[in-house]
Amino acid sequence: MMTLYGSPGSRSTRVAWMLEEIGADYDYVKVNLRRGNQHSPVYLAINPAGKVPVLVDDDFVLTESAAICTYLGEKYPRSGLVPPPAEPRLRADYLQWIFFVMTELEQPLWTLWKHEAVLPAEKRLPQIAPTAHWEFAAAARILALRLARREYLVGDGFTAADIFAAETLAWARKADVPLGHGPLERYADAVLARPAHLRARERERNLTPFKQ
Ligand SMILES: N[C@@H](CCC(=O)N[C@@H](CS)C(=O)NCC(=O)O)C(=O)O
Repeated sequence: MMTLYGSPGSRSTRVAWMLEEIGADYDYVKVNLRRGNQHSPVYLAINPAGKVPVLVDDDFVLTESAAICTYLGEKYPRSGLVPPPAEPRLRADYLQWIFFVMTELEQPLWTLWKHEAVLPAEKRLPQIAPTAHWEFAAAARILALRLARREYLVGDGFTAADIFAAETLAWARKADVPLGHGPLERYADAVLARPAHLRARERERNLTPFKQ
């Protein structure tokens, strides 16, 4: 059985959502970030970066949420959640959008959050906020253009790229950062209402505690 190490409402939710879409059997271990579980020697032996998510599949350990979800899509090809190498253009489109979300859309939100609450107080720069809002708005505009006449980001169906985009938009809403475009609001509402996402959120209410 696979084990996901994560924390509710963090980037591990994407992986839980992916696992729920696939219908895979998995254990979900709660790494309590507030209590510093991620810095314990036991956890650092799993992920020296001290971050979540981590997926352990037998003796294979994988970090980075986009790599994990792409791996899962390829391990379960019948899920159709990651376009196969046999369809290089569709696959390239998938990679384009997942990289876009991670590097353009998520980054300014993460910058905002880091400088508001995550970094040590002496490293925070409150004056960075307007630039981060401006960068997010620029990326959101591109996403809205893509979604103006499409239900999903890639091809004709739902893929892991939609998990990343919708989770990031949910993150923006949580941080009171306006999405700023009707198509994005509608897309986020529709994709976040998928049963697998709701199951992942439900699952996060009752996780296996991490043993240090
Ligand atoms: N690029 C990584 C980012 C992982 C990451 O920064 N995770 C955060 C939670 S969302 C974390 O573990 N933070 C704990 C810490 O830095 O102490 C991914 O997408 O998996």
